[in-house]
Amino acid sequence: MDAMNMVRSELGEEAIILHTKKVKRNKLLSFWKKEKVEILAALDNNENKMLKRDNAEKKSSAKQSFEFSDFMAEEKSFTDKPDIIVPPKREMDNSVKNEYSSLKSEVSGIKEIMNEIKSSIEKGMPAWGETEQNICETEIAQNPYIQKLKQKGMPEYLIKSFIEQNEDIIKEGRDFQNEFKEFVLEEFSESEYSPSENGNKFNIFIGPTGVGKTTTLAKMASDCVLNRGKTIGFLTLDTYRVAAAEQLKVYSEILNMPMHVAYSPQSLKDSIESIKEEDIIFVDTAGRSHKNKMHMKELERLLDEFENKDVFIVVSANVNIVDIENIVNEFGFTENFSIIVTKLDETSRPFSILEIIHRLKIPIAYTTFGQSVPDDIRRFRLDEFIDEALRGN
Ligand SMILES: Nc1nc2c(ncn2[C@@H]2O[C@H](COP(=O)(O)OP(=O)(O)OP(=O)(O)O)[C@@H](O)[C@H]2O)c(=O)[nH]1
Ligand SMILES: [Mg+2]
Repeated sequence: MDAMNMVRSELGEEAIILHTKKVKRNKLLSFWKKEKVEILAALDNNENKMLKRDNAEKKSSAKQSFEFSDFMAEEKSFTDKPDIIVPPKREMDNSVKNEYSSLKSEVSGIKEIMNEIKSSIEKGMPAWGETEQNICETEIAQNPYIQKLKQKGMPEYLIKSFIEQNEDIIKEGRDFQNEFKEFVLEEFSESEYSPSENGNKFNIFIGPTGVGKTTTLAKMASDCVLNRGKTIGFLTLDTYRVAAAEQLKVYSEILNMPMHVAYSPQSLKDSIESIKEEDIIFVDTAGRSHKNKMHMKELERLLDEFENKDVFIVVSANVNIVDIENIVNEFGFTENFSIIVTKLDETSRPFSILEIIHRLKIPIAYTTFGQSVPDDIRRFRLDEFIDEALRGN
């Protein structure tokens, strides 16, 4: 059979030869064997795709007899166009129909809104939903003092209502620090932290890793001993981090006050028993990720062992408010907790912590502003905080 016949018998009458080539053999072998020819053939018509495929299958069964079909099988991907599979038409079922029509109405709703925006822009009117210019972007908000409040992280809603209430003073260009202070104090009038009447026995510090729990605890414990003449005990539940207990031990030795490490729920009971005579017990815990549900549960169980407790959730000022909100929500499984904000010295936006009070409706008990024990801690008082935050650039 000549080559063309072989191609036709393989691919049918429509087949055409695209390319032929003599195959070079190893010289020694070529001496013994016949000359070999590679032929590249194809069908030039789309309708015959199935035929082509069938033939490709046939080819494999005819592999032994026709050497050129091997070549075609290898070259198929170059010569074939991609097979297009058209699914058979089906009726849409009801759920698809519903989804389709709700999508359709959603799209037409979006179209309407877009048209509204387009026409209001063309008419030079405020866009849809925007009845007036945001006051924080008006000329009055360019006042350097307002700009300073913004830079220091003052929440926009507070700036807005301050401007609305004090437009005249701001326009006059007066220094309105006092008016601003009054305004904030009024906004947050019920935000002061009030410690329990006679003070609770246990002060427990919980929070994420590395926020300053142990350092803050040491600052507060030192104040109790050095300035208020109290006896204290340290108790750490942090057996998780290497050297965690040693860190607390240093403070217990400096202050000459007892310290216990609780390695298990049972030893926790024993530890509590052995320091119950002290006026106040400072309880340190291991820093935990608030996203780890198992650790949160474990901590909750441990805290249940304590009665008469003040719990402090320690958060760092250099973390954004959304994360702080998540942290407080996850750690806030306990009743009667308050917040300590650490590392105020590391943020350029101190006013953003007002968001904690505003969004979470939880008082801030203390702030810390440096690594130095016992000095760098202060009870949070809003008026002092405002003065401090406004100082400097
Ligand atoms: N700049 C600054 N650093 C602080 C402050 N408070 C604590 N630190 C530092 O933060 C680091 C971590 O403090 P720790 O007290 O060990 O933090 P922790 O929350 O107990 O850490 P873990 O127990 O590992 O979760 C230390 O280097 C502290 O000196 C603060 O107010 N300002
Ligand atoms: Mg610690």
